[in-house]
Amino acid sequence: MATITEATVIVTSPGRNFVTLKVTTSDGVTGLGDATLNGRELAVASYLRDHLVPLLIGRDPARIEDMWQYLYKGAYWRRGPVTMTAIAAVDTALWDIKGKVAGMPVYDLLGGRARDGAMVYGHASGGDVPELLDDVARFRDLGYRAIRAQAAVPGSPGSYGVRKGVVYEPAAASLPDEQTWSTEDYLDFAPRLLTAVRERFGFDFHLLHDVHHRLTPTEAGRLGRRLEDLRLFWMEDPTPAELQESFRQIRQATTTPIAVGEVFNSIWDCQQLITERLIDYIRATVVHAGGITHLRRIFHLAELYQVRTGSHGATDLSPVSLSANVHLDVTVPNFGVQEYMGHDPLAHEVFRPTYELRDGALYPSDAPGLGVELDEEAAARFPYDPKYLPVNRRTDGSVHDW
Ligand code: EZ4
Ligand code: CO
Repeated sequence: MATITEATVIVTSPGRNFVTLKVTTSDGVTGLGDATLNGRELAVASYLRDHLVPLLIGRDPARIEDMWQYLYKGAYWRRGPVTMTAIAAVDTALWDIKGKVAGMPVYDLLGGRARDGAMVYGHASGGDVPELLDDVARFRDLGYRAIRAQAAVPGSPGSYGVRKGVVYEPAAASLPDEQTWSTEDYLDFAPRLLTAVRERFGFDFHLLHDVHHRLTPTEAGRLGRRLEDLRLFWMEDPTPAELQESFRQIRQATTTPIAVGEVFNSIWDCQQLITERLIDYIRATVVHAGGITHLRRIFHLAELYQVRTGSHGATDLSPVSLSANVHLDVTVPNFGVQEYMGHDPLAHEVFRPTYELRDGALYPSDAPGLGVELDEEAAARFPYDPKYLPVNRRTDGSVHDW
């Protein structure tokens, strides 16, 4: 039996911060797992270094499910983003190792591909509507079949989702950027923005929009109803999701499809949403929802209730994490879409993924394991760079959901 002989935590910032776990076995096989939690990176790095790595040494890397149960139940303190991201990193690294040992890509370990590639959606954005329309045109020319549209709400500087550099990057500055929010302005603007997209480009592609947790269920229901004729693929995160039953009200108000889950870290965050069919798409990911082992369980539960998948795939999910998600995406019957924001080219000086973007879909390679390598010398050239996600304030100065 091979055993785990070493596990190291690599913190690097090629354009943005990433935390990666590298597990090595007595046979010299290595596996990678993403452990990045945007704005709280070092908490996960410490959880791994100080609390999980000592538990891994000497254990059998082949027993993935047992390891998951051991780390989850063994912590006593269950769930939560820090714990579940750390468990995810171990789980992902063990799947990578199992694939390399078997000489198989991870999708084959998971039962094989149900489709060749995973359709992705790209992020069009603009400082105003004309700029956004130009960006949608660009994504269409690039072959994307699904496009998310966001633009700056007039009068609200720093609006969510507006790209300034090569990729959209909300984490910034040594202290959180404070942005302003007006629900009234947003509810006035969002239908105009999305109507302009359909008027210019028609209906031959999937159109998505992210509300980013900012409305009450009543407001979200009203927005969804106003958008129905635009036939959105989904309205994302219409309201904060701690209160799962709040989605029942949105559901009753509108037939606009609902997607949620990028901040979820376990099946218990979405159990009611799925089993009561209060959503259409579950957006949990490998990195924040306990790894391939746990996300697969969520996806299988969703399948029973005709809820499809639409995993988070922002810049803060590393190429390791994105690859793991795409391997799972291509195997599940209820796949919907995969978010793909891409990465700053600097990230690819450290991470060498083998997935390929073609015709608006990501195709995993047939390399054994996850097919991603990490160049540790390059990683060492990019030291940790503390950053925070923004904070949102209403026009009266009080804190709102960001
Ligand atoms: O704000 O990943 O759909 N994507 C998103 C992202 C999230 C960031 C937070 O780290 O909502 O832009
Ligand atoms: Co989102």
